[in-house]
Amino acid sequence: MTRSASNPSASCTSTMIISADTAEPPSPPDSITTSAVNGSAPSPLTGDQNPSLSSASSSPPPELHLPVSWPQDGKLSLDWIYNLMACFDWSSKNLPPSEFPSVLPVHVFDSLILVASKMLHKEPNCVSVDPFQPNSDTGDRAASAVVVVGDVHGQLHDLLFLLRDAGYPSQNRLFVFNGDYVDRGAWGLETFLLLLAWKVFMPHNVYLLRGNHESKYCTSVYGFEKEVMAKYSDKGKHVYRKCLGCFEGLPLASIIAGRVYTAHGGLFRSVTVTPSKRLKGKRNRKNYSNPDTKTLSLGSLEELSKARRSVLDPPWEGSNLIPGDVLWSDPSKNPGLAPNKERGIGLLWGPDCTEEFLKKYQLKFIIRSHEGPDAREKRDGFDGMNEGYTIDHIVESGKMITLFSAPDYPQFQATDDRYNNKGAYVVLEPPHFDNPVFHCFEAVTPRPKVNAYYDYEEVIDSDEELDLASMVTA
Ligand SMILES: [Mn+2]
Repeated sequence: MTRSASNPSASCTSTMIISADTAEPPSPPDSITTSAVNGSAPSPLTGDQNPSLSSASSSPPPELHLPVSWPQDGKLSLDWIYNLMACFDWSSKNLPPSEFPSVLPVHVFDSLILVASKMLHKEPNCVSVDPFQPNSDTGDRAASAVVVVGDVHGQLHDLLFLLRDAGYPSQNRLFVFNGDYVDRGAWGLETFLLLLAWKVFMPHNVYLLRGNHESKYCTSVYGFEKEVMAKYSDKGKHVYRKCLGCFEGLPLASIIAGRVYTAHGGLFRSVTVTPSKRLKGKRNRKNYSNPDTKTLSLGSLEELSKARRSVLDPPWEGSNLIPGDVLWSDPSKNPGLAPNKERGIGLLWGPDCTEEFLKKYQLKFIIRSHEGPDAREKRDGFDGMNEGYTIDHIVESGKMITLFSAPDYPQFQATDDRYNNKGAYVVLEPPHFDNPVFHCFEAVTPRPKVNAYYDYEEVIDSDEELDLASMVTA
């Protein structure tokens, strides 16, 4: 398989890149037509792809099974997933959003989200990703590679490219997605459902962690709620509610091969209440949710495992502070822990905290996401997100990395002056999983022309200055 000119992975410059031959993806299976999933290939209707135009002339290519139906035995197959990917790709280019139920009828959505939600709710807060598990079919004990993916934000075509470029999930290739599947981009629903389908098909090979956007607050501000309403109209409320229920079940973090901690935001505070604090009584409870710097200390994996994650939004207090931190925190160049004032939620943690955490748990890396080019533009002392990743802390025990997988982000912007950032994903190779290989990629062009589902001229670019007052606290 030759790389297309639009695939710049090989030009990604990084001292941690290994030779190009290991980056070569396997050819897609014959059963999938490359043009149907290749976002850069011409779609059946080239030229004017404005889905607001009549779709009467756009009949799907004969190899697509439309509408998607749920398998009679309830078991998803690889062919089923390939068809789902091809159908979503085709409909995103050829149908107006309101015709989405003709692609994925609501009862098929119901079946998928039910199975996936049950599966996800059962997973612990911090999942253990074990690439040494013997292959259940062959008994083969060869370890698998693990691909880590950062923010996707509804950029379906870039995700489809990433999956083809990295190679689809398989017994030899595990995936950990670091959250923020929805919002801002116009295909959050397709993106999330596609990842759920992979999860259901390969539960021990695909892990979906929660991002801060998998919440009621963010999805009501940054587009996902409106997107779902536009796609499912009178069934929209039902579909949105089911999605929120599924978000609640997403695990918060992972530890890969005992070497790499991943979470959307990052590290988190200890919520152990010291006796002196308890004595202060109710009058000081405010300090709990808005603590001064002196009372903050780094949380343990044991505390993370005990946190109650099935809360959609703040109030982040008591043990709920941990999910808030894991999903919203950012690294700092200054030592220690501090409240994250820019975001209004979560923490800032310094290189000393990275070292403490890595050393305590004998880890080599923290891989977190959460900061795109817009957020990085405002952060003094940090590299920009032009390449899709940055190495933010280099400490004695290892490194802390930010990984962002949405190229040419955000999809909708008020000015023509775009960031033109690449997206990146990381491959961790056996046997040691401690030499991450970065693969950078550019956005698939052209993106189908669609309208945004949020007021991108009014809503601030990055998730700063969180409007806590407007959050649903029930
Ligand atoms: Mn985020």
